[in-house]
Amino acid sequence: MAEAIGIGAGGHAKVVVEIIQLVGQYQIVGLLDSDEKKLDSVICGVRVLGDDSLLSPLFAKGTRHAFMSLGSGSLRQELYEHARALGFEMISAVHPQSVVSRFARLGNGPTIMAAVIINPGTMIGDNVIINSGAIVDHDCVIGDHVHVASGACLSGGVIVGGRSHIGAGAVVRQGISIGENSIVGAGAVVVKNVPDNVTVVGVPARIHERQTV
Ligand code: JB2
Repeated sequence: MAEAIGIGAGGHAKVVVEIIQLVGQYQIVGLLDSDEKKLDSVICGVRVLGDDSLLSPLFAKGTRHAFMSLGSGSLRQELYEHARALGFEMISAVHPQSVVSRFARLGNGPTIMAAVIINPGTMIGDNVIINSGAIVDHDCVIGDHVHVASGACLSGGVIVGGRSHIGAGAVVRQGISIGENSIVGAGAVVVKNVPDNVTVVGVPARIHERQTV
């Protein structure tokens, strides 16, 4: 079985590791974490080997697959790009109890958690997390590095720009566009388009602040 190394050993890692174990296609050789207190700790049966400086030696020794087991924002993008630049193939983690239409397209290295539904015509970018119980209906376009948090619901034809975050339990009405690098707060109901680089919250969702970029 091909070997894979995970990047990040926090809360998100537990969920991703279990998915990869359930699918059984890769042997996880370890996890990497920058917190030296985590060295040699074990997450779902997988040991923390050290920090990201081990990526190059692991690759040199023949581990050619990696996965993002770190959830949070811009660091997730940075480390994903770093691993790819080193030559790693980023593997997908698609929970066996998710429903992904055969007419949907998944990008590189997606994490699709339990009880997710992704309907036909939807396109998911690279390094995307669709978290537990989220629904992404037909014909949505989800940009690279987006996180759709647990229980969020994107109706048909919703567009989400790269690096945006859809908070837990948020609802987005059909046909809405959400810009890049924006945040939809947990539980928000989005009924109007959302520009780039803003945070929207509430019911109906309104701009709460603008991100400095
Ligand atoms: O540069 C780094 C680095 N910086 C922080 N490289 C590596 N390999 N690891 C790094 N970390 C580690 O990421 C921290 O030391 C910590 O162990 C881990 C982040 O763990 P945390 O539990 O804070 O977050 P997470 O990214 O695992 O999960 C977040 O995202 C998920 C999607 C949380 O918000 C979860 O609640 C959420 N479900």
